[in-house]
Amino acid sequence: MTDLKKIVELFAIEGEVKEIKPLGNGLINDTYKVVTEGGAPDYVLQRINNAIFTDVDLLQGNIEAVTRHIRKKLEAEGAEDIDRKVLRFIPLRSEGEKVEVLMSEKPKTYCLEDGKFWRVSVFINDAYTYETVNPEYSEYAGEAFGNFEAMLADIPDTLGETIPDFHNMELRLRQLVEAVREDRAGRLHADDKTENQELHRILEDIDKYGVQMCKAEQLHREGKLPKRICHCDTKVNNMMFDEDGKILCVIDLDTVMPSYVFSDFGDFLRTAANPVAEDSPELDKVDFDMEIFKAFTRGYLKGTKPFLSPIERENLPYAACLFPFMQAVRFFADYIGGDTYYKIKYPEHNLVRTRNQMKLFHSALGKVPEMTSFIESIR
Ligand code: GN1
Ligand code: MG
Repeated sequence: MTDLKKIVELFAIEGEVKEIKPLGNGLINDTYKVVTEGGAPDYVLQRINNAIFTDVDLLQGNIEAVTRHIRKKLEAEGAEDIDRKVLRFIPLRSEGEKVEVLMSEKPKTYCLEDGKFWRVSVFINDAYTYETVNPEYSEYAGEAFGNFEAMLADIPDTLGETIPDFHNMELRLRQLVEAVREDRAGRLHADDKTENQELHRILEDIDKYGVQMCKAEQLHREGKLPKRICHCDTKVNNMMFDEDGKILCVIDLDTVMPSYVFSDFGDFLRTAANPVAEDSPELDKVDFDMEIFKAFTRGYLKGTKPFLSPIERENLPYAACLFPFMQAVRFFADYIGGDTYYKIKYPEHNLVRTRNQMKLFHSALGKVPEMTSFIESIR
């Protein structure tokens, strides 16, 4: 067992640690709340999953650059309560076991202990995350994610891709093909014929839409679609609201990197416009919610007004379809590959997630004309 208290104390936190308990439900990192004695702030301790984020130095460098830039902007506009509007990472105490400091003399905000990477940030009090949102909150969220991208449009630092080609649909399809070729878990050739048939049906369905869903890569190659700094994990639960339902800040910054704006637009709707969770087996309830779409889009177009190009704007309905599709491909590749990436709670979990996301994809696809005319209607 890792001594979590010992790790927290490597960081320059205030106060004495009283209790450390699990927090949230991310699928990748392990997260804990660090409760301190008396008036000191509480903290969030996270173990960075370096099997997935292999370059932790680059990752934490990105996060520091992003939070520094946003903090500066908030200060310049005279915002109040800045520590609740942007995350603050705690540097290591000088006596902590330091990771090699590569280029800068700035204190590092992560450490390597017993082969694991850790970081600590200030816990934001009286802030809430939600697994579902109503149209009103979606509009705030759209504006907030749009603002987030707008604020980062002039960041002076060059950010790296923390997971190279993270949202590259062509790569995700190649990974699925590879998983199918290897069939490591033997699932495609299992004795259960009904399951085999279903898996092959899913593969055919994915195959049918593959080329169409790689439009972003195509546009990029043609020089028509830029990469911008995006959040790349805009799930509903990666946004903090205050007690009045106003957005405080965007969290979970590991995937902030250059990508197409479709990432942030599409991934939010993938979670928010689905009335049930991404792993719900109740497929009849999976349906792309146009009210959420409209509200979020209204907010997003407001937030991104300073920079969004006509090509980006007109392809937002494509983005709304792309993300459930890409997520289905990723869950399915993990299922076929033997569940090595996403945390699962039972053996079929990734298959249940795949079915759910394919259903959502088809629902969104059927609503593209309605999405397009909505976007045209707000000028
Ligand atoms: C992962 O860790 P979490 O739950 O915020 C994943 C996202 C997926 C999501 C699906 C680095 O995010 O890309 O959309 O699960 N993050 C990474 O729930 O792969
Ligand atoms: Mg998360």
